Amino acid sequence: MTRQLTIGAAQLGPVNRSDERGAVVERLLALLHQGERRGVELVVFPELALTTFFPRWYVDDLTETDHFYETEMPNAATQPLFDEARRLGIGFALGFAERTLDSTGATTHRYNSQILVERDGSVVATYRKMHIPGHADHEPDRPFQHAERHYFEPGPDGFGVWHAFGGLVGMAICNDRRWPETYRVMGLQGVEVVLIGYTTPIHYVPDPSQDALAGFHNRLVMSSGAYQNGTWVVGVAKAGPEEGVELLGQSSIIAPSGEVVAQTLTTRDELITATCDLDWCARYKQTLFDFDRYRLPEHYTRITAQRGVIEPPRLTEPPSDPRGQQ
Ligand code: CDV
Repeated sequence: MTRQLTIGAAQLGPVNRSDERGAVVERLLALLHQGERRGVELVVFPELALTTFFPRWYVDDLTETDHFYETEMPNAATQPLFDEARRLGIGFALGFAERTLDSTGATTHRYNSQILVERDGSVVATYRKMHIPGHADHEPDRPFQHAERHYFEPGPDGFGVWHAFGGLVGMAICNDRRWPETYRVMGLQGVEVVLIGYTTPIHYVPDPSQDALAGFHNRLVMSSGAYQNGTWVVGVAKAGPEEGVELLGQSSIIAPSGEVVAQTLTTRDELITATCDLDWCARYKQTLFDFDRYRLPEHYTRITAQRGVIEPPRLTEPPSDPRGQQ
């Protein structure tokens, strides 16, 4: 008997600024019910699923955006999702903006978070995004902001892996998926399924030459992470034209071989599913990527000892430029 887990990647189309939480939760419930009809045991929703991607606007006073954050989970708006998922025996992962409070009700932290809930309704973990992209200050020359570094601080907990859904489950959020360290830290904990919500504008303002490659890069990073760590990866987008910004879809479920086994065809609310054989991971973890046998951590110390690039010293003076010798 192999360990099979049927997973649904529940892509969302745009969520506009004026959309009430209740209306969004209705859409999540519709996707959950589709999942039930297809035998899904775990549904994965996108990053910041309950609201529009508000870091595209800059406000000086963060408190003006407090309404975009959840201060408890579940809460009145999301309780119907928690209740229905438990009634159906389906687990889920849900991205949301989180604002933590002290005993007086004052805000202590703002995180970009993703909660994982088991089939019996118990909370497995909350992951808080660590690789926060974009900028912290207002950049008025941009067509839209990506001010995540203004709205969120990096999560304090690292990349955990949890015993859940009959296997070993990890989480990451959007920009985390571009960094090999994300997957490897989870790979070193034996991860078998990585759940990733994302919101990726197709127009990359700092270098528009990357726009045409947005889908390629999305697949490249998630397939590499899957293959190099022998794990399933489930990447789920908020897609389509949200408040005038076109967001990448291409939500996908990727096998430990790096092959995409399911991918969305639209940029709307759409559920794709795959029955994932968790024992397939061992084929990679025990052969090419047998970490214990083949890794050389003594040669990887730079990865944790330094952040940016340090070029090696030059051993000889560079040859003089002949054009300079008049
Ligand atoms: N929400 C994100 O983290 N978005 C980023 C930016 C850089 C486009 C991403 O990596 O997709």
